[in-house]
Amino acid sequence: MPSSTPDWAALRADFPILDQQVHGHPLVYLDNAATSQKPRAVLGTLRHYYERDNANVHRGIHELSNRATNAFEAARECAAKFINARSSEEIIFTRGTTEGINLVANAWGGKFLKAGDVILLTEMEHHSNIVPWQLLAERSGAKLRYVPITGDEGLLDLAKLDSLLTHEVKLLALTHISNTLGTVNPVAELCAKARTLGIVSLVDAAQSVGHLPVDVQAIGCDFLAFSGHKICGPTGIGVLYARAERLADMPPYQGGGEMIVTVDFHKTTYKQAAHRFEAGTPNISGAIGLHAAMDYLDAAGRDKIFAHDQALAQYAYERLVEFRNIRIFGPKTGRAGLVSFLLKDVHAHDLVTVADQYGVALRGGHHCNQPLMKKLGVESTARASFYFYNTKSEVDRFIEVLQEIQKFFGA
Ligand code: 7TS
Repeated sequence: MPSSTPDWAALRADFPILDQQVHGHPLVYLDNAATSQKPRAVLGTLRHYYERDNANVHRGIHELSNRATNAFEAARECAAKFINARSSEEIIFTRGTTEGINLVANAWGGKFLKAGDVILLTEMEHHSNIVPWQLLAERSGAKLRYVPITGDEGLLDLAKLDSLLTHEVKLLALTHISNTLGTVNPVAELCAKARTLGIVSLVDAAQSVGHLPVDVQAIGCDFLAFSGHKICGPTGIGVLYARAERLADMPPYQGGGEMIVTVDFHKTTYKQAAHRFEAGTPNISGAIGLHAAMDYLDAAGRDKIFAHDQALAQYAYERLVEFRNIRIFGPKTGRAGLVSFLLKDVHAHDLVTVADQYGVALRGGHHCNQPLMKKLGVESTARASFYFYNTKSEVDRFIEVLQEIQKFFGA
């Protein structure tokens, strides 16, 4: 990992999309928690793949198919190193975080969870770490339970944890970083606790893996899911890490080509993991593009990226606190690179719509966190989310635009 501070301005220049005007103003893209932008390294890799190497994987014996297969499997190796998995056989390519969690709910949960078992989630989960478990609960008779949050500061109320971790709990599934609150959860500590109680653990790393170093062995989780598009990679590709012991007795998720050894009219034998979980032609270009994205991030250094994003979010927080009639969600210190807020008497959608007229891209809504919104007693929030290509002057511009908006609405 590089030790010197990256040249952030040079990295920003790698993102052609950022250099444009929106509604007559320079684009200030602060919606990185929804999706990140893509550097030339990723765009060029995709172009090269389709111009030179495109073929289907694992089936051709011709040169292009060999090249595509080698590049696809090299991406799997890279993903394993990116999160420090013990082996690339623990890496399953998916469409994204959502599919990864659905895969675990169906293949692992469908086999191992029974009526009366409890799935322990937290109140800050994204819908993609709630709905698959509700679907499973309906089928299996398992129940959901939630670790509460402390209120607007949005920390997990860990004082309640021990009383929630009863012997019925079979799975702990939680987010590493909250996409609304910016809370960084102590996942290693919680997964260690789960493990001592024989509870399987899943970490939703959608908001973390591209922003800070993530080590599945240090975290000690059984499963970890993330999306390529949030970490400078293409859409439609993601990774599910699954500990080898878990994979060994998980049945297939989907059936089709690629995942079989032999098929007879009435009986099929399946490949070993990870291929057993990748039915059909995979997102080959997506995996290859994701490889370029992971290399790009690690050349910059995710520890440096985290420090940069945190500094921007902390600066934004300190500027926001100065507003009158503002409610800010998430921790006062130590937050990840985003901040959610509400201005009194201004609907988040109106705020975001007017900000867009100034070229500032924010997100307003429930952020796929409806249960969390209910807990906070709001319908929606406005959110600014940062990445390493954002600058302090962009935060200043965002604050300036917000001041205009507050004036405009007389709030
Ligand atoms: N988990 C978390 C914590 C997320 O923030 C998101 C997406 C997902 C899961 C789902 O990822 P996907 O790639 O499978 O869709 N979060 C957001 C967001 O905050 N705004 O848009 C998408």
